[in-house]
Amino acid sequence: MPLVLTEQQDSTGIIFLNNTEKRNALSEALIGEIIDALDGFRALNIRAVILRAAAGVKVWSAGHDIGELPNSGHDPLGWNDPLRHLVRAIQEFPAPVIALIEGGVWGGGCEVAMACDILVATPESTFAITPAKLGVPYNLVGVLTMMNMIPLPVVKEMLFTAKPIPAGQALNLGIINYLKPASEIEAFVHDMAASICVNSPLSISVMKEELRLLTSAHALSPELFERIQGLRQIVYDGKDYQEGIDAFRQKRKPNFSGK
Ligand code: YXS
Repeated sequence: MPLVLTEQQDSTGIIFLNNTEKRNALSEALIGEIIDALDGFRALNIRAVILRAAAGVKVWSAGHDIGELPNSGHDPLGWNDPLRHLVRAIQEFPAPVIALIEGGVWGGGCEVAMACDILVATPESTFAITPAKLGVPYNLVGVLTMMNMIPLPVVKEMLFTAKPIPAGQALNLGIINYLKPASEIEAFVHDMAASICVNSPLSISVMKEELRLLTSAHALSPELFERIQGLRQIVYDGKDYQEGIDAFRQKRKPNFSGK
């Protein structure tokens, strides 16, 4: 069964996350199919992409496939982690990617949604950033993506509580562009994509890349980088990280020791 389905409507490409049974957990295989779909759309000179799940889902994506997180002692979100490849593929895609969101968005799924250029969600959608729930040390680029999208006190609330925030709050904070009822969201997003497709694809792709370069332009001294990497290593070398993963696999609540 394909983990991703694609459709093309004129110059708009649609990517459907299609692993509802596993709540569209971002496994290496599912991510590979999304990236292949984007590569295919690039070859077709697609001018707008819609990234969505099946209509009516309760979970848009449950985030990184926890079963694929490395055991303690290894960086769970290093440069070559599939989730990192996916975020970069969306951000570097030469046309706008619109996230059509229904249901819960969890963990790395939030970063994937926030890597999209425009976000439209149903009122029932929620957004939860969950590294603390699993004892995961989020990576720098991911934290910067959130800092660019979300006011700092809210980033801290989401990271420290790991609890979902409702789409209405996300709209008020500017994290999402529009709230649309499930009965209207598909037509609305397709109309938006069509309005993008009639504009200059070259102008849009250059402006998208300018914005990516400017929002990622943060001077970081080598000393500061190494300090942060050292802090992250304390976490992924620690017992809490392994406990978080084991607890999910054993379907029990984690018992974090803070070690
Ligand atoms: O037991 P089976 O085999 O049927 O599989 C179950 C779940 O194990 C599976 N599943 C996942 N598998 C791998 N990775 C996941 N993230 C994941 N989420 C779910 O899907 C099957 C159905 O799950 P179930 O029964 O729990 O569904 P539900 O409808 O009752 O609940 C939906 C959720 C999303 C509320 C629940 O599945 C859940 O809480 N999932 C984990 C959400 C989460 O913590 N995501 C963060 C992943 S780690 C990550 O993204 C970053 C590394 S970080 O942590 O830093 O943000």
